[in-house]
Formats: sequence, C-alpha cells, structure tokens
Amino acid sequence: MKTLWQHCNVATMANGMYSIIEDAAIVTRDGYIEWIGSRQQLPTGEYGQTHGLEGAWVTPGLIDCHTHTVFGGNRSGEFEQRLQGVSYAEIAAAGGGIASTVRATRAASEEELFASARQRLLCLLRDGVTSVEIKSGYGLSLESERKILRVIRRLGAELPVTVRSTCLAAHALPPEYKDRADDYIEHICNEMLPALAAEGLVDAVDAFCEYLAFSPAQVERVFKVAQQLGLPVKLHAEQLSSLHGSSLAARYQALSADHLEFMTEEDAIAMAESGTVAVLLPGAFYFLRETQLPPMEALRKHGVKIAIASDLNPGTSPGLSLRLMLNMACTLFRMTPEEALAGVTQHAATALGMGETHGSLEPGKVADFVAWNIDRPADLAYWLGGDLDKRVVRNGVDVAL
Ligand code: DI6
Ligand code: FE
Repeated sequence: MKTLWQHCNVATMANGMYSIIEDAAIVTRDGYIEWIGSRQQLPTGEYGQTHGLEGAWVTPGLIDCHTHTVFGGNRSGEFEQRLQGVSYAEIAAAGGGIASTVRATRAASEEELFASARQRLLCLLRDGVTSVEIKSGYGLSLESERKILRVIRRLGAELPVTVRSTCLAAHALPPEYKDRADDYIEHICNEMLPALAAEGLVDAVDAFCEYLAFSPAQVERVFKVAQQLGLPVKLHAEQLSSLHGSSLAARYQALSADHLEFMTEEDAIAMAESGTVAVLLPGAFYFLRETQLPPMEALRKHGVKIAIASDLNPGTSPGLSLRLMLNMACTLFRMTPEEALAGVTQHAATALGMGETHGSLEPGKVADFVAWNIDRPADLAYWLGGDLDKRVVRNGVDVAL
C-alpha cells in the first residue's frame, strides 16, 4: 500500500548533508521510501492513506550507534565518590567501576536485565531513536555474555526499534582471569566468540583498547578471530590515553573507532583512508569531566565521518537522551548542529554497517523518520533533552510508545 506524507519540511541528511526540502512530500510503500521531493512535483497517484504533518520538520529516525544499555545495578554511589575527588581509574583499581557492574549483571536474571534495559531503551525511543546499537561486555564469561546478548535480541524483537548487537567480551578483565589477560583473550577467541557467533547473537565485535583494559596486540587477536567469523569490528580507542587503537581499527576496516579524545592526526588519516567512522561520545567526556578534546580540526580536514552517540552506560555516561548528546557535541566539541544531526543519522548508520538502508531520507531507504514540531532543525541540538512534540514513523508505520 502506498502512503503519502505531506505538509512538512525535510532535512534529508543524504550523504550526511542537511539538504532541505521545503513544503515536501514523502511517499512510502511497504516500509520503504518510494519517492521524496517538493510537494509541487509529487507524481499523481493513488494513495491508500494520506497524512498531513502540519508543517513539521522531518528528519531521519535518530540512530544511537554506541550504547551499553543492558546491565545490572547502577553506579550513582561511584558518581558521588568521584564528586569527592576520587578518579575513575582509582575506583576501577579498587574493584569498583566496570567490575562492580559485572558482579551485578552476573547476579541478575535474564528477565531482570530485560526489564531494566527496556525502561532505559524506551527513554531513547521517546526521544526519536529508531535504531540502536547495544553492546554486551558486563558479563565477561560465555554464559553471562550470552545472557546479555539474548536480552539485546529480545529488546529488538519486542520494542519498535532496529537493534544491532555488538559483543564486547573484551571490555575488562573478569576476576577469575586476574593477572592473566592473555588467557582471557584466548578464551574470547577460542570459546566465546565462535560460540556466540554460531548462535546468531552477534552483529559486530568490539573491544576496549586502553592502558586499564586491553593492549593493541590483544585487541588485534580478537579482531583476527572476528574477521575469520565474518564479523565487522569496532573499537573503544583513545578515550583516556593514546595507544593508536584507532589506527589499528582502521587497518581492520573497522566500522567505527569510538571516543578518540587522545587520537593523533596520523590516526585520523588512517581512519579517513579506511572509511572508519569516528564515533564521539560527549556524554562520557562530560560525565568524567575530561579536558582533552577530540581533534575536531584533524577529523574535518581529513574528511573522517563523525557520528555522535549516547554511550549509555552506568559508569561514564548515564545518558538517556540522544538529543542531549547533540547539544553536548555542539557545546563541548564545537560541532555545528548540522554536523551533530548528521552524526545521529547517516554517519551513525554507517558506523553500524547500515548506511545503505538507513540514516537518510532517500528513495529505496527504510521509511524511518521523525516529524518534529519545531521551528528549525537546529532546535534538535538546542533544547537540553525534554520530550519534544513529535511523531515517530518506523518502517512506514506510526510508532506508539
Ligand atoms: N568506555 C566507557 O566509557 C565505558 N566502557 C568503555 O569501554 C565505561 C563502562 C563503565 O564504566 O561501566
Ligand atoms: Fe562505550
């Protein structure tokens, strides 16, 4: 059935550009965009349904390309400790940090993890998100990583959102492998990844490349296995120090390298050459009160695609609004509202390997869009969170939340 959507203005975000169509019309059919353009040029045709959008601004559905939505417990106590001056690294060294979330996640049932993650995911959806990436990484054993990945698959099946799952088994060292990081990497490579991939639970593989996590050499072993399994890779890189993980990611044609505050211009050149998207996470930068800014000029100069994501996680970015991240990307990283919007649409889609089907409003793409009751597209980066009046359409159908 053909559906006509009209009386709106559109920011198509094709190729990551603003590309405005005023007084636009969109024709959707079977969940895809069939035609989009100026209403005056609308081809005559029969429509099963016609929707008036009352002058709304239409953007692609927002895409949150980096989250850790599934976890047990919460770490607001550590937040208070950090406010007293204890550092993130000190808390981690004392057995808190990721390790404390791992304890809570292992102790939680699949049902409990689903229920708490569902609430958080609903916050993102109410903010205009139609696709999301969710990582495992708080289980760190075959059994508990499987539990998280199953919850991720179930979220995608039960909520009106397209979910990509990423296995982040190489997030931290589990207690049973204390001082045996290489043995844990071997377990990931020989046991965990092959089993979880075979069960169809993994769309991509990620790792945390950092002095307090895994070395580039250890990450490379994980990447090699991912490659053998036919899975694309991503990397947490250059968040707290410079290990050139982003260059390593580029060598493995990673979909994205994420965080990147400490990356160098050489890393940016490598990423530009491999088409690896730079995913910036202003929520984590803000929440950890970091001062080292990602090298925006180098990223722009070398044409690296820049995405923005929430990094929703209990330790460094308890961020429940992707639009708030747009504001932070502009205020903290000096991105323009146009760049920020591209970062949660076309470039975020590319960071998930779904740039051909999602992320912009063009014929042939999936009909995921949001009709916002706002005056200008920049308003999306202007308001600090809140529940903006909007209509969310996914696969050509209104989303009710
Ligand atoms: N970088 C982060 O910011 C999160 N994970 C990562 O690799 C932090 C995770 C946490 O503190 O729970
Ligand atoms: Fe993260």
